[in-house]
Amino acid sequence: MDAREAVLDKYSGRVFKNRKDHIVELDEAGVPKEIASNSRSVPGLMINRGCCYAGCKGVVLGPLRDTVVITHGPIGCGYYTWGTRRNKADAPDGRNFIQYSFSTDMQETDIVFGGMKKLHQAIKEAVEIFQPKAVMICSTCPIGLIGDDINAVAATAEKEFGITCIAYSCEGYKGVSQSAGHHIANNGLMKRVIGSAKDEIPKEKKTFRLNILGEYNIGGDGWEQERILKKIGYEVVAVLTGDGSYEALTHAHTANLNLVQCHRSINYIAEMMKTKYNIDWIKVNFIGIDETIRTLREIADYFDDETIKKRTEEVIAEELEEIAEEREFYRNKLTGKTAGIFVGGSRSHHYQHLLMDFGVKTVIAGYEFAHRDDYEGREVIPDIKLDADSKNIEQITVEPDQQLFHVALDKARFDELRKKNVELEYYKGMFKDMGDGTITIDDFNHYETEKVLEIFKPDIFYSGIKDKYMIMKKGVPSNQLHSYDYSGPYACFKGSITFARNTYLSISTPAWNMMTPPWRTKSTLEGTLGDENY
Ligand code: CFM
Ligand code: HCA
Repeated sequence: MDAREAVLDKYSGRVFKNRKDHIVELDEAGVPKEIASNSRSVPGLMINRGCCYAGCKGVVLGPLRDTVVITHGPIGCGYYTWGTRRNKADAPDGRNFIQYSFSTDMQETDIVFGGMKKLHQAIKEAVEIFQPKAVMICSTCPIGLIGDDINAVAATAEKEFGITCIAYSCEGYKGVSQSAGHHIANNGLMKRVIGSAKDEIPKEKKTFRLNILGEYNIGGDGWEQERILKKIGYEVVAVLTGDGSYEALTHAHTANLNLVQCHRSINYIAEMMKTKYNIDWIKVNFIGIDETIRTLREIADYFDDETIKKRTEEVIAEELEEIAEEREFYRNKLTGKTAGIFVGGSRSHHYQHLLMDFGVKTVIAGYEFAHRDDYEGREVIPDIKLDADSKNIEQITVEPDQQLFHVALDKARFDELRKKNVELEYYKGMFKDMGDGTITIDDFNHYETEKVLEIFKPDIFYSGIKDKYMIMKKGVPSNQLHSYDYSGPYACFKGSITFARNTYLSISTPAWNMMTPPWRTKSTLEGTLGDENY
């Protein structure tokens, strides 16, 4: 029985039929296989996925610091998305609302009689107290069920208070995971926010203006990327959306290039900005030392400017120099270890590179809610059949904006960059970087996690809060790759050392030598019973 068959072995016929297509064992390193994904989970299985609301409010909109994002629903949903993701923000102008949790706190009577008045009142209070740049409303499950018209409330509030007010129908049940929420949030930002300042596209040739898309500043990752990019000489126009601002997003159309860090959560905006403003996007990865170097060189290559290219090499050399000693230390300690990674929709790929920098091989990987293109590469997009759940999510189309259209990159240059494997308007997916015999599981569950731990016995397993302690109770070190536990940043050069240190500490803690309780190996009861000594 191979590893895949062993994971599926105990399932009933019906569950087996569903799960078998979500588990893939690669026969040949780097050769993708088709995997079932972005479909409904099997009821009863202990999965790690979140909901549509979590993807819209928690992931994409929540990190905007100058915007009040109101959760329209019972308090639990707002509470769940309050700070646990560790997306950091710091506003020089004091307009940083991310430490607050704004909610209409719907009660039973509101569910019976409707919550629109309460929502209007909440917007009024938020505007009066905080004077945000914009207000966004995110619906939770009961709101969709009782039919509150959040768009009407937003439109009224917008007129009454003279502030942008955008409603998102991202009820938790819409779609099969967070992924639906990303899409809904992307649509709303594209329709109402991005480019709305309508400022002219800078004419000078020598501007190196970037947006970073799909970077949420978890543990300060985005700040580390900005530090490096600015040191080289780039201007970061907007970050979507880590430590991001509504204000910056309105100018995002003036950037020359979009860097896409998390493909899954933001590829819709990257594509729409290409159509509407002709801004190219490239898939980047600031997680991992070699990957950061590759990314920086590719951005420089895109702009093809000698000063930027020279500065890129100088910054790479400086940063490498600073981490050289620790890099060597942790590489010696970690080489030969193996890892498993199960996270949402991007990091399971990105972190394989960072682990490789320190000689750690990833033998098991998986995503909670990625789509086939995140596994197999964007070339499979035309083959993906949309099911009823996906069709339920609004697909918007945008038209080229003649006034704000950027000058196109020369076609020959585009082809040249693609030939050099620069992922321009492309993402290759995770499989192409995975070894033979590795297992990939889509929408993994706790049972399958236990099985792969038994089969592969990895030295460390990276996942989230829902399974961290279950994994540790099986005797396997487990670090969180969503929140980074209490640590970070993990991005770029210095971040890689912080990650390596945490990995080393987790693997080498003496606690793992005490996994076998003493009573298993020797008697702990001593005393006399009658005349006998025991
Ligand atoms: Fe993108 Fe993310 Fe992720 Fe994601 Fe997430 Fe996250 Fe994640 Mo948690 S946007 S897909 S919906 S990289 S919150 S910052 S860690 S599951 S792998
Ligand atoms: C979410 C957010 C989450 C959850 C993390 C976890 C995050 O999906 O709603 O399960 O540990 O990164 O905070 O992905």
